[in-house]
Amino acid sequence: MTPTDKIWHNGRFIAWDEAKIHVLSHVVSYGSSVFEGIRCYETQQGPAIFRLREHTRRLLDSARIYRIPVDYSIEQLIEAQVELVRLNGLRSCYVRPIVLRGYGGVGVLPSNNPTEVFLACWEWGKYLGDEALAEGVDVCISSWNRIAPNTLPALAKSGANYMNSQLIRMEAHHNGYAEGIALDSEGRISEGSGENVFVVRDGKIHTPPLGSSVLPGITRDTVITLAQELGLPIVETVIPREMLYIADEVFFTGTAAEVTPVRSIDRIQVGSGRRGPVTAKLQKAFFELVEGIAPDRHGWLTPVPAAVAAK
Ligand code: PPE
Repeated sequence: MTPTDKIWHNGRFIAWDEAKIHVLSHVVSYGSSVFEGIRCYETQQGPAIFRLREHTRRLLDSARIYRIPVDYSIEQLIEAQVELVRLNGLRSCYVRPIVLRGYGGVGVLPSNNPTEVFLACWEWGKYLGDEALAEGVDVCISSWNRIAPNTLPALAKSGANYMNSQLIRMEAHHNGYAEGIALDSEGRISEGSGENVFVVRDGKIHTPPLGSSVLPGITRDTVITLAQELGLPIVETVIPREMLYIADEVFFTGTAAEVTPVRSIDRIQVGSGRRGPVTAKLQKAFFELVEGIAPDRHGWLTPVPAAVAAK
């Protein structure tokens, strides 16, 4: 990762190297953080942040679920993120807002632990490898389940949830797979360690509902909307594991992963073993949208004013 000039901290911009916390901050022992991941794309009209409002809203939702007080409004955080990208002079980047419980009292019950808000950004390339978008990735079903309902809330994007994601991702990696798909506590398909999952069979697209312990992905919502606009049948429904083995197409969605085809699951080839026609259609529509080639019908692109010094 290449450092950028500035990181926003509690209302002001500080140098990259100054963005530090005390080791006894509540978050370090107890995982008490919520965060986001947002992409800024280089479009023909200049850099634009994709679905900034929805991501910022989910950040505040996550904080609310965990009773973490945040002193900044959605408008203030949106403005600060635009300014962050502008100041750092990046054409395209990944924005990472983090809200955490800081240094103060000790013990699980947060007491005198001030909320710290950081906004950082950096250049981030393709998540599952350069060839992944065209060729697809090889994945496995994880031996780890996704977090069960009423344990760690799946609708919150909390740092703690990513301990579960780490187990899924590391196991997949050590066994030679690009990613793992976790089942929920009922044994139904949930999601990847950092992506939502879509399954296509006989032209119909399926994705697990929010009750299957999934993160309410912004890219998931984008793809559902695009499918509806393209007239492709799409349903949110509980999906059994074996549906993956007989699918015509499977793909992942996520801010980092974008729309990535899956070409095999547990070494069983998916469909023809390469990107299928439905995935290709949605991928094309997705990239045309985020890159500002298609009209921004939903107001999903927030333009970043001209950079101070383009890098
Ligand atoms: N599920 C999980 C568990 C998840 O982490 C992500 C995003 C998604 C679904 C897709 O959500 P959305 O980005 O809103 O479409 N994972 C982030 C990467 C995590 C990482 O740091 O690595 C992301 O894609 O930014």
